[in-house]
Amino acid sequence: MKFEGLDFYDIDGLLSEDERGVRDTVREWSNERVQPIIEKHYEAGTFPSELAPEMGELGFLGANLEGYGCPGLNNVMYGLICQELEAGDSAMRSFASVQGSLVMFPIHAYGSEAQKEKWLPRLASGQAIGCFGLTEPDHGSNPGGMTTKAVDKGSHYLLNGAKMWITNGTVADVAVVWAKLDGVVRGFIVEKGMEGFSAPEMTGKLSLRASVTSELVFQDVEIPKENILPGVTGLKGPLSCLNNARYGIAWGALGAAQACFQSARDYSLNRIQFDKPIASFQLIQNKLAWMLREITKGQLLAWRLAHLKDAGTLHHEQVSLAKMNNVDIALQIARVARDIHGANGILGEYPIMRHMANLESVYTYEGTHDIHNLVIGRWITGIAAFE
Ligand code: TGC
Ligand code: FAD
Repeated sequence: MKFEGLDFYDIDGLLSEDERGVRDTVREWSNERVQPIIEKHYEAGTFPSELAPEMGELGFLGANLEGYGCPGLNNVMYGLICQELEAGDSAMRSFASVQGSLVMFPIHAYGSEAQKEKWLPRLASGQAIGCFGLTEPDHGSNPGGMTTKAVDKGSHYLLNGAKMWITNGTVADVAVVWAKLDGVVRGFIVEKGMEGFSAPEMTGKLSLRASVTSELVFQDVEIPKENILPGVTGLKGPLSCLNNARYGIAWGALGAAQACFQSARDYSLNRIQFDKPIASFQLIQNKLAWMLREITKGQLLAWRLAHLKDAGTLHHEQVSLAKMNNVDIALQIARVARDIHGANGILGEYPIMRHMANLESVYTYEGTHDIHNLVIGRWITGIAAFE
């Protein structure tokens, strides 16, 4: 399916010419390079790794970061990149989110000059791949409880523990890993090939099948002293990275939602039942109108969020609201689109089931739907209801 997008409220009119240009570039690239192959990769459970350098060359990686070979785009552009990538498949947006917001951002914001020079140009170009290790088998929503631990041995740190559900882990050249040093969360740059470090791929996923997901295992890994991120201590380090990635997801989910809407609209106009296109039935039109309404509201949320982020006034609860809302409506839209496609909706020939299954992961990662509810609940009441 060639993705066209939906623009009921003339969101285009809110975009600058440059922003529209970035959106059009990603859309064209995704329609040409991702759409024709993604279903095959989804079925095989493989990531189209040949596309990583292309994404780098076109400026999709670390798009909103400046210097060190990064594109230095504004946050509307970064959001639009996420939207267009996820219209292809959540795996493509996931790849860009992890690389840009979860690996390049912490090195850019908290790394030493040497760390930035060593890693950012390679990551921006897609020549190197990164992953972000926060979640552990027993600590998902509550990363503060992590047990992965670093001990200062004088000449180096000794890292022990395990991470789970790590996007890109097996294929990564570098991992930004969060571990406790003297009880305080710190970020460490762990490099592929370090003795005692392995990243086995997790198999059996029925969602995000075109994305690589892995465990990270650390057994007495000697981390050079210069590989600690010097610029941040405590849980706010990883959580600040998540803000950036959650922001991208708020836009990305709209891409998946629009792709499902487009497929449902086209299908309903062509599918004849009772001698008429099913699009002529009021119940089908009600469903299409509801999809359009929710997408339009989500687009306005995302656009406003971008401007708050560019102005530097954004607070993380606003990101939680947009991530939670836009993923929620995208998942519901995918389910309604599947209904409109009838039995055909379960086939890989249409993008619906793939988006729907992917969005189940997106609903859970980067803070589950309910964790974001609780974040907003805490903002409203001043009372944390996590425990
Ligand atoms: P809490 O006491 O709230 O906060 C600890 C410190 O962090 C600060 N903070 C934040 N800073 C920046 N951004 C945020 N979003 C922040 N949220 C909190 C906070 O001000 C405090 O700072 P300070 O200076 O006082 O120390 O911490 P808590 O332990 O009570 O946890 C709160 C909670 C539950 C909201 C947090 O742990 C959370 O967000 N949990 C969800 C975990 C999560 O989202 N994991 C995602 C893993 S990565 C991933 O899923 C990648 S998928 C990628 C892909 O493929 O696309
Ligand atoms: P749990 O925390 O066990 O939650 C289970 C259920 O309990 C959820 O419904 C949750 O909302 C609910 N719950 C938990 N706590 C509370 C509470 N206090 N109050 C009410 N309800 C609560 N992590 C990384 O670090 N890096 C990655 O690259 C990464 N990529 C991922 C890729 C995929 C495909 C997936 C599926 C996950 C990925 N994750 C990654 C992990 C992801 O961030 C976690 O799955 C997520 O944070 C939730 O943790 P959990 O799965 O352990 O669920």
